[in-house]
Amino acid sequence: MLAGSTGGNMEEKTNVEMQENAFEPYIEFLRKQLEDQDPVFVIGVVVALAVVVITCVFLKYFLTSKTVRSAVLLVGLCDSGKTLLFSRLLSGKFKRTQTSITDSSAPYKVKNDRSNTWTLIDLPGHDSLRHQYLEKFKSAARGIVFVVDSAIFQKEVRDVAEFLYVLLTDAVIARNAPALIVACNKQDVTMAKSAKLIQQQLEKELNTLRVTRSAALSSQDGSVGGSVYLGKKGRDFEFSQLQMKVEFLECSARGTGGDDGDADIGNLERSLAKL
Ligand SMILES: Nc1nc2c(ncn2[C@@H]2O[C@H](COP(=O)(O)OP(=O)(O)OP(=O)(O)O)[C@@H](O)[C@H]2O)c(=O)[nH]1
Ligand SMILES: [Mg+2]
Repeated sequence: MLAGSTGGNMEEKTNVEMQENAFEPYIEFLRKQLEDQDPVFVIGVVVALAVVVITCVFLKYFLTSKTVRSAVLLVGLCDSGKTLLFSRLLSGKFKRTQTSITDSSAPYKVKNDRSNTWTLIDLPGHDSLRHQYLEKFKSAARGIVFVVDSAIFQKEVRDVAEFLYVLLTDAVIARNAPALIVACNKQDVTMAKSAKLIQQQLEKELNTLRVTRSAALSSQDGSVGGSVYLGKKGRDFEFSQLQMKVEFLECSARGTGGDDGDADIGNLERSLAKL
């Protein structure tokens, strides 16, 4: 037994020695090359390697800081359908809802090949609560679903635009530039306005709001007190001027089949899959 194990050790030793011998010519060659090289060349190589390493570290930092933001916020005025959408996206089920007085969140697995999981957060829309909840979650937002009640949009256009103005001129949101999905909900209602019309009216309304509100923004770089200038100066406001990706889509959390039927939220699910 003992003799056998000693024999094995010797064999291993010889193998290691052979490996060392095998590498020796290469190491010797490298050493010679380095000795023969101009020191300036060697320093150049070292600097180039350092630059590559630093770039990798920076890239990793920036990529990770984006992936840290994993929340998808459901925001909008009272009664626009956020809580029903929240339920439909998570379980597909219809639910009777009441005005939300606090936030609720749950992991949402998107329907794509990568099966990313975002945290879906339903925020209260009541005007006395909406701003404090937006404040709480805005820095975590990877995407914002701004839900609009298309059935009574004409009546609410001013309030919708005012909330959107606060959101779009927020310095944190403008810097992080989460994707903005304006979900024109309640399309099952006959008189519901189309996404195109809602976009045009909001652009018009936001343009007006910008004139009345921007008097408060006096600093030269366009930012003061955590707000940024909306869109491009000297041009009528359009959503395409924003840094963030903006998409208007039509959906119905209720669906046409009534309370027992399915929702019509395919568009929204596809957009969430691209976040
Ligand atoms: N017809 C129709 N009704 C809807 C639709 N989505 C939501 N509703 C109804 O609208 C009402 C309000 O829906 P909620 O989901 O509670 O609205 P919310 O945006 O969460 O409201 P707050 O919590 O007050 O901010 C409920 O009666 C829903 O059933 C829709 O697509 N079509
Ligand atoms: Mg709600």
